[in-house]
Amino acid sequence: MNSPYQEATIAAISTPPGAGGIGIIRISGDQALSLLKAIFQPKDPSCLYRSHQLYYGHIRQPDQGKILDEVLAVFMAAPHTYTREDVVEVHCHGSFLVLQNVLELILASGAILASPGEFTKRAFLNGRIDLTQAEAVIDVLSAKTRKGVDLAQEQLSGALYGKIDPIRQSLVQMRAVIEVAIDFPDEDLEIIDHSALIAQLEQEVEEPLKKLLQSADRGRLYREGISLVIAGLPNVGKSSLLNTILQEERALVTSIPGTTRDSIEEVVDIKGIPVRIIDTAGIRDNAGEVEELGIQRARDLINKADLILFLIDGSRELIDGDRTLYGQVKHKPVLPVINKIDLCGNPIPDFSSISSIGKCVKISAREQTGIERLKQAVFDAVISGDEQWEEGGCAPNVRHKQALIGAVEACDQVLLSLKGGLTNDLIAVDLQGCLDYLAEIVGETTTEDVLDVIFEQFCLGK
Ligand SMILES: Nc1nc2c(ncn2[C@@H]2O[C@H](COP(=O)(O)OP(=O)(O)O)[C@@H](O)[C@H]2O)c(=O)[nH]1
Ligand SMILES: [Mg+2]
Repeated sequence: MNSPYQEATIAAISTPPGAGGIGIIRISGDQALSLLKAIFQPKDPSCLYRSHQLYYGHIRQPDQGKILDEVLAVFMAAPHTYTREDVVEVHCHGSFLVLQNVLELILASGAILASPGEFTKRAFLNGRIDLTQAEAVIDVLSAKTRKGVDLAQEQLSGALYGKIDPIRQSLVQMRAVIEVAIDFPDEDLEIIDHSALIAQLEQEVEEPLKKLLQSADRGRLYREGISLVIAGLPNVGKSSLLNTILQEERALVTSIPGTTRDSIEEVVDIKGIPVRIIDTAGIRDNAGEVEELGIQRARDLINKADLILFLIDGSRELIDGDRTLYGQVKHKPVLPVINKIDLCGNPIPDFSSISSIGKCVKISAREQTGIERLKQAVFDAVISGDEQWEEGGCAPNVRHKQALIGAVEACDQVLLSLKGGLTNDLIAVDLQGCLDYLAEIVGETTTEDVLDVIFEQFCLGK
């Protein structure tokens, strides 16, 4: 698991490119303090570089004495640091050029430029965090909704590890029982109570594993979100709805059919789920050349969408065009929506004959009525069949999900073997198989390639 640079002291700019109030350079490794001393001139010459204490001074080129920046610098002694190594942070002015100058000086003094995610990778390799926590760092940085941030923070504080660990403890204990039986075959029957083992495996392994697996779909939803396409004939109010949801005039709205020719998309937070909402050209026949291209794109987007809002103009009768178009989208998950209810008399027409999946949501994009109801309906449509998820639950990612599937299969195999009276050797192998999958999740047996893939997703300086 040793990276080639494990011995080296690494450095990188840890704040994003661009101008800001401050910009921070981070250094990690044995040489961190001596590097700082070589380039930092503290205001107080008797500065003791106490751990975790901020000092004011200047970064100076050692040879020419040229001042590169006025800074605050902190030395943090191992092991109470992000990487568990000695760490230095230099808080500079937030100019990319200033930061670049200071970083180059640090590199010229003996540090190596950190690769993306290398600080976090060291935190993992040095045992401060497990792999699920390292992955949570990426999630925290890339979360698109507050709910996503909350889930990532929970995982960062060890929530997923905390669910996996007791399962492993049970498996280890069961394996010990089986191994005793293997070592003392003559006493086999007295030692092993198969029905007790089966019950323990079902309660302490199978059930919690399956629960975790169920929450993986919810995890994907909060992490990656869904794409939602607003479809419908020209002029039913698709662009108006996009604008209303975004609360800004993002798309052009006119009473001329065919106004929207290209698709427009924005991400909105719908009850914690990042929803990529896409307004499309209204689909109709006999459109001009440009509009026709937009219509073709609309069809492609519809085919790729996770959910479709099918808009109908409630101020007029249902027309053949609505029915034809509905026929073209109904192979996808569709939420039928009646717009312009401000123009409808009472009662509002239902049009439910058009949809085989139940009632239409009724809104007025212009008057902004029914929008909360619509958001709730979108949320319900994407989480249906997923009621098992508990609030405060974990949100395993795709990598965890794969390993969880493997673990559940191995567990089922152990159960079959126990029920079928197979030999203890075989049972021990399957128990170990289940343990291996769990070790993979927390990063104990993860291969270098997998680690590379994970840490490559990080930005520089993290
Ligand atoms: N009265 C009323 N008019 C609406 C409503 N939504 C859209 N419109 C009008 O319908 C016309 C077409 O709207 P637009 O959003 O461009 O429809 P699109 O072609 O489906 O994108 C415009 O004149 C809008 O002002 C609504 O809820 N009520
Ligand atoms: Mg439009």
